[in-house]
Amino acid sequence: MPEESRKPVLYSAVQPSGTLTIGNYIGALRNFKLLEQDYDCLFCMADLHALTVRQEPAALRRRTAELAALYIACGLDPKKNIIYAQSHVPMHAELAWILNCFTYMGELSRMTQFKDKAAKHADNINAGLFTYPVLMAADILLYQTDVVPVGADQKQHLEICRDIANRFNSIYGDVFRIPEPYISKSAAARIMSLNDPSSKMSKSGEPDSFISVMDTPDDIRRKLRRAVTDSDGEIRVDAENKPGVTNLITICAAMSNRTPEQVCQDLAGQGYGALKDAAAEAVIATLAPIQAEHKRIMADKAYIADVLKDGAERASAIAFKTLRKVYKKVGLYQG
Ligand code: ATP
Ligand code: LTN
Repeated sequence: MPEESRKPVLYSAVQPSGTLTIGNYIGALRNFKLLEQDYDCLFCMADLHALTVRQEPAALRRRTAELAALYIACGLDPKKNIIYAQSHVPMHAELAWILNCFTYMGELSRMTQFKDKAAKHADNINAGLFTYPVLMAADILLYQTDVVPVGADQKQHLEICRDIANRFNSIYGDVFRIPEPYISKSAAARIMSLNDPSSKMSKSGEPDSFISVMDTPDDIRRKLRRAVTDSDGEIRVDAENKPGVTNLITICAAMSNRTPEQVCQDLAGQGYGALKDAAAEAVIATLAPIQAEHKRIMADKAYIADVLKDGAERASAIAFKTLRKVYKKVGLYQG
């Protein structure tokens, strides 16, 4: 394809480290569909990244297929987009090694996610957890990516990716395109844990701290009813003093395509019970069609395998070009 007619490249990935939560959906997946038209998109299952914490092998395999099905259930067309598993494209690990040699221990030790995960998994602070951002940089840079839609929590990783790419380019010339973060308004809204609204909702958190995109309506109602609020009784946005209530308003707004202010207006004068019910109904209604589609796709294992094989082939063709250029630039003998 001639360079001028190239659409900008969008790259994103999610770890198949658990069943996705509504935080992942609001912060990542639902925005992808809106971007499909304007970009050449790659959506990756970051299974190598998932290995930075212990995984049960059978569960990791199953979740990788489930995540692919979920991407498709959220409306992403695997013909238009490249949907693939990170481990199927060996150039990710290869480029990560090279980039490791252009990344400083000091910058990696400043990463908030590393500090958080090291505290959470004190018995397994492995080197992969430490160099996680380098593999992520390799993911992005292999495809000459223009934009990376990520939740606010991943901004720091994107900054280090840009730093590594700039460092490399300043030595070897223009090898990597410098990616920009794409943080949409709704992704900027971090969805917080239901039982501890001071920490983010995470698929590897306590079972009642998150709503999974696969939860039944009963589960959703139960979890939201138990969500931590406060004793002041007023439905209003105040992230600092009312993090639990603010989080419920955010969820309700995001899942019913309203602004937080509209939700507050619509519920004016009512109690937290009404807010929780409204949030539950909005979540249930949004997830129902996705769950039905996901079930249908999951029943066709051969289709999922085909999508991933095709995705890996198309991704490899692009990744190979970048990696060859890098190998040549750094002086690896190419014959
Ligand atoms: P883990 O619990 O395994 O660390 P996670 O739930 O934090 O995982 P990731 O796989 O790290 O999720 O992230 C996938 C995408 O979802 C990223 O774009 C991330 O920014 C976004 N995301 C994750 N959690 C939230 C959240 N609570 N609110 C908004 N966006 C989120
Ligand atoms: N660390 C990311 C997942 C991820 C990613 C990427 C996101 C791995 N590689 C490349 C964007 C681009 C996360 O969301 N936790």
